[in-house]
Amino acid sequence: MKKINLLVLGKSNVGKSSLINYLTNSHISLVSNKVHATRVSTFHEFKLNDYHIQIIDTPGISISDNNLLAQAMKSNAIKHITNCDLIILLSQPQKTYEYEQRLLDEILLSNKPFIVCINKIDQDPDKKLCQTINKQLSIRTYLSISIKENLGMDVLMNNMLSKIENISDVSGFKMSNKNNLNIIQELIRESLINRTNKEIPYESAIRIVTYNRQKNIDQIKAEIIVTKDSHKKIIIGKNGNMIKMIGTKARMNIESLINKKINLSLFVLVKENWKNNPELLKDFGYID
Ligand SMILES: Nc1nc2c(ncn2[C@@H]2O[C@H](COP(=O)(O)OP(=O)(O)OP(=O)(O)O)[C@@H](O)[C@H]2O)c(=O)[nH]1
Ligand SMILES: [Mg+2]
Repeated sequence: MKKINLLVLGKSNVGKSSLINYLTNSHISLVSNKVHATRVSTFHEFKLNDYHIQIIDTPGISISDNNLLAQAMKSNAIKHITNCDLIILLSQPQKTYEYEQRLLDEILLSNKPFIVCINKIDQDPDKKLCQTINKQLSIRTYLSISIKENLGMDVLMNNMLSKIENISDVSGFKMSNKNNLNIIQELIRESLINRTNKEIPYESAIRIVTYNRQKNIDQIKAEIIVTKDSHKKIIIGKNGNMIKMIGTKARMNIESLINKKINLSLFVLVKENWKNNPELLKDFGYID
């Protein structure tokens, strides 16, 4: 069976992880209404006709942030262009597409087949914002979809299939052996950022400290790292209620991913300026 690497690129919050969950028909990628949800690239698999597709979810790239974390997230996404066989450049109805053009330039340089896809068309019923795409982007065609409303998804699938059928030389790139740990780390982050507000989602990181596989129930110990004592207090909550809620939701999502019971122990640590600390970024898996 032909194995194809499909890369999903795009700005934060356009729906890349939602697309991965749609295509794999599961909840394995972190989805949130907050920007910069996904932090590390994760690999997922699904079948499309006779093809085995390995799909790569990437962190949405920040335009304004300039710390080491933002740079790491950008290179984490861009580096996969050379490893993949097909690229979906995902966007949404918006006034300008300068950022997408910059990504498109990188894609065109690689000579890889690609599909430009505008998601969330349910938010642009009069197509006012989509009208400018052809003028602003150096492309002839693009697809319009809404993952949420299930619009245009068949056309996207057919388009993917016809591009895949024309791929003669597949990259053969294999997923990292840390992939499952990265997915687990992201699922804990999802539970955290969907229950916290303001700066906590952007100021926090997750580190899996230990993962002990046992016969009936795996033991996972993870740290939530924040920059301030006040954030630590919010995350722990009154009588530890908040951290219990975060842990319970994360545990349920991890158990359904690995199909096995787990014990999840969460600890909160304060580390100022972790976003600019290369050792810590490496420890969290954000840089190689
Ligand atoms: N209205 C609308 N919202 C959508 C659609 N698809 C996804 N969303 C929402 O958009 C938000 C962002 O989705 P994600 O899948 O987390 O976006 P992402 O591109 O992975 O974001 P990052 O991980 O930050 O790069 C979530 O609240 C989704 O529910 C859609 O078709 N229409
Ligand atoms: Mg994401």
